[in-house]
Amino acid sequence: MRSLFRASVAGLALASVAGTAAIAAESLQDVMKRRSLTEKDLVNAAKTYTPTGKRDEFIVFSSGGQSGQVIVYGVPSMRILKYIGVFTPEPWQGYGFDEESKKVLEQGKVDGREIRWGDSHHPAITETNGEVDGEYLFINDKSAPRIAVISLKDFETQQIVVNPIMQSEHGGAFVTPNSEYVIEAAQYPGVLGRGYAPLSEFNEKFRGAVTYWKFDRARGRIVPEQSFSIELPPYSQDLSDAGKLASDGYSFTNSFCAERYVGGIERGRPPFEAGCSQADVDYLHVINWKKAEQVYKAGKVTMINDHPVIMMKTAIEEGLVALVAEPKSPHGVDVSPDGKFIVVGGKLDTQASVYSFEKIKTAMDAKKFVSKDPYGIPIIDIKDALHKQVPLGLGPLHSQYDSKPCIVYTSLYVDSQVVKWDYCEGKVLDKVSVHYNIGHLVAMEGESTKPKGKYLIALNKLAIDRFNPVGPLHPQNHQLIDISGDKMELVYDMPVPLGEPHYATAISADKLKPLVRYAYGTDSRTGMAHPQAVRPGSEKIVREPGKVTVMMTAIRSHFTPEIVEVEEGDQVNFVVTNSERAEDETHGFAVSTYNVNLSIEPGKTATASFKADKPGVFSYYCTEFCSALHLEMTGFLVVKPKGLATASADDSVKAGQTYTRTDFDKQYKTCTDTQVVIDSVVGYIVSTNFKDFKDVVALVEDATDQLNFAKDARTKADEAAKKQDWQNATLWAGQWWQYQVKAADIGLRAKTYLEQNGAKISKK
Ligand code: RUQ
Ligand code: CUA
Repeated sequence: MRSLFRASVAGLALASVAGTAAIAAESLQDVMKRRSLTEKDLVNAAKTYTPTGKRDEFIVFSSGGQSGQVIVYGVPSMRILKYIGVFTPEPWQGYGFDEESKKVLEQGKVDGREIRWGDSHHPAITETNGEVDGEYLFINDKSAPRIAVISLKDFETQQIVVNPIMQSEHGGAFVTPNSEYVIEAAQYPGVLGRGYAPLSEFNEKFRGAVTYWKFDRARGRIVPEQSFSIELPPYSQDLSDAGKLASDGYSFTNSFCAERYVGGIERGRPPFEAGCSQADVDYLHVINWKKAEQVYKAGKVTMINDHPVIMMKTAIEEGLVALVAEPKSPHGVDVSPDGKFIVVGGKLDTQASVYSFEKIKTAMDAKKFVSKDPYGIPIIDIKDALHKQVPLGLGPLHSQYDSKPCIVYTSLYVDSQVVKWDYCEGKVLDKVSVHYNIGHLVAMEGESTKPKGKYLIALNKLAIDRFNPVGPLHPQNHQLIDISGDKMELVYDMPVPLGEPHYATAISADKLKPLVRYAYGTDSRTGMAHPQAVRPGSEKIVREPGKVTVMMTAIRSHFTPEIVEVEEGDQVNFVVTNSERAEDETHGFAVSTYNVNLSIEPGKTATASFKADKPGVFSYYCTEFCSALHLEMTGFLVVKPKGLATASADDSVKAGQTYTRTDFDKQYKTCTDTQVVIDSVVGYIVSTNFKDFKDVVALVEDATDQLNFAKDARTKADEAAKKQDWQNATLWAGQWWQYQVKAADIGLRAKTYLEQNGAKISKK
């Protein structure tokens, strides 16, 4: 009967495609007409459309710009999956609201000053042999020279390090091929250590630098005690990249104001923009970091703010650094997958310069230099370093590599285009217009030794007319480009409504292995067991003079305890552990008017700490709609006025409804009826091959937990009934039913999953 009904519906849909009366769903042609879509639009739609339940092939980590966050989205669907709080508090994740994450943000204080935003620019994923491996993500903050470490096990920020010597930075975060170091290059020159010197002494006292932050992969932390820097001239260092394969052991850093201009428009001098674009060339800094590491380990350093710095004089003596001229106002520097070439774009140039690492190394080894800069750093003649210069268009900035050999994509800021070209032969192959003024671009694993090709995303600086207007501040525009064929095809515009993404980095989704739940009682910010995590049944309230610590659990749909009494002025710590094991069963914890919100994923322990400075009765509640009785997941924080006697423990019993034997019997019957439904669902599940479905196995485990809780509650109801305590008997029977409802909810989800995924009935 049912299948007959389906067949007739399908027949109707087919008929309408053929052009007869459209009774059922609209046909493709109808939709095209109604929405004025072309055939090409449909092809593009098909390239990005991701049917419900299907997932993306690649995951992009994009800088969140001024939001100080990271944006995570899928490719090709361009669906945003997460914003990760990094330099900025993010309440949904409890970031900056729970004590554990506050400690991470605290690490980001610069010279004692709390900074609650970041100008995040360049994310970088950990690499193994130059291939992105998906274990950790780094991102820099330009405004305050900082680097953050994000674990890709849970997509949470776990560490922020502050550069001890720089004023600002831009050339971070870039990793060496085995993530030995995270590279961070300064931007605007300053006195190293963030000290003072008059601008008249700019040439002598101001400096740039590159820092090599040691990364301890096993601990997942940057180790400041094993990190070092190299002093550089005050040239406004810019982007950087690490050498790989052929150029492993070297790093490359651009610069853009080798003129060392200091501005002064108000003093009648021309502005910075004139003074910094006067010379025809700036410098690419070539640094032998492996050798620098030896020099640092040999102790040939000067300590600035307790941080070892290889001074320029030493760097020159040891042959660690050389300069190569770059055309006017360079910007991006991108090493090819084999490490043999370095592509540099010039903002005020029309061509990209392709440097040969082999030539650079030959000149460095042979000490073949044309001159020295004012600080004595040797300069390699550009002719001795160039492979080719290729006219691309106006304002070439950044480059990303394809999986096909010799193919590179470069952003053209002024032309608002992406150009596809061959850097081996120096030929332009294709151009596509983007909207508008593209900055960075990202190809899939396009900065690694094994780029994956397929897609490219243009990170445009201006959106102008692309989206529905939302006021003078426009969303950013990320445009997806299909690069699988000879011609690039622009297929999708995605508005980014969070901040200006500078760079983004992409990884094959199957390389990421995030957690479903934490080991019970984990402090997610340290990855360690939380010392105050408790299991259900061991919850407690610990009172010390002036301080109350509540070790609490959260599970669908209640907190334990539910009534917490403290005295005005007490420091209150709620240490909440989510005792769920089920996937996606996050609980929140907010205390009304106390600026508290936690996000507690299964297994996590997080702490809300505040001074109960105002007497009153405040509700705390779960902020994630976790179950049918989510609204009931609440409790009272009773802050009694100072000096008032403690209310008697069973005071609360006087509140609310009174229950009788009739109420109990009614509730009991509901429970036994519900059990019949549950038994039938369980019967269906166990009759199938459900064990072949990992997701269902997890659901069954969760449902079994709930049924065990139900059994406990039933026992309590029975015991109270035996004593004719109809009040508690009725309430415990109600709780029994709550657990049954949860078990049924999970069971039905499992049943639907099995039906939709073709489970076989194996048993009778
Ligand atoms: S950049 S302005 Cu990466 Cu082109 Cu920061
Ligand atoms: Cu837990 Cu809502």
